[in-house]
Amino acid sequence: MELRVEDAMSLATHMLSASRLKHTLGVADYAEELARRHGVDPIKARCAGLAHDLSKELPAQEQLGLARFWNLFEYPEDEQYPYVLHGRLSAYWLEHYFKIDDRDLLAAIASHTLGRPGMSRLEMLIYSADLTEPNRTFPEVDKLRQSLYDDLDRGTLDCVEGTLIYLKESNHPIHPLTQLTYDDLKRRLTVGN
Ligand code: DGI
Ligand code: FE
Ligand code: FE
Repeated sequence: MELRVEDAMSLATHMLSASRLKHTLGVADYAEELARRHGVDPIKARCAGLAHDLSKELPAQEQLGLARFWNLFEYPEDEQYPYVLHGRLSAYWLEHYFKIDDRDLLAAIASHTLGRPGMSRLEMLIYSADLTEPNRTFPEVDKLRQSLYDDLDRGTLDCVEGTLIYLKESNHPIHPLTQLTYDDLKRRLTVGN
């Protein structure tokens, strides 16, 4: 089944707090705009934006329990930093309990926090819109928006680089997928796909 905008919107309004909903609507609007600019399906981008953080507000212990039950651990780090799991949990839940079968939409939701090597254009767009939606206000955000407007691949690489710099500066551990995503995008930009 396809995820319809009305259903994604209704899930987001019922499952999220006011502040998380505001961010989610920002991601949906911005993802749709970037999709139109770069020739990606704008309605799919809106739906992925609306659904990307659906599991984010479950308590960490519950997220860990579900990830174990659904077999979603891929790296030892997943268990150490449970806040990186909510994309995968949201995608699994939509697939198995809501019978959504759009692989690219599910992948964009699953990979929105860490990325993955070989991301599609929709996945890049959701990863980047999450970081740069209109409610985000960190100092370099306008530079990232300009880069994303000019070129989706380059802009996404800049977003992942910004995340790596932020994590290093704030002494947070780098998840292996974040580094692999960066290396993959850099290689794709240098040698082509
Ligand atoms: O869910 P959001 O708050 O909208 O944003 P998100 O899904 O991008 O990220 C949630 C958290 O994930 C945020 O606190 C930063 C963290 N994160 C992203 N990449 C990495 C990471 N944390 C670690 N430890 N390592 C990473 O590589
Ligand atoms: Fe998120
Ligand atoms: Fe988000």
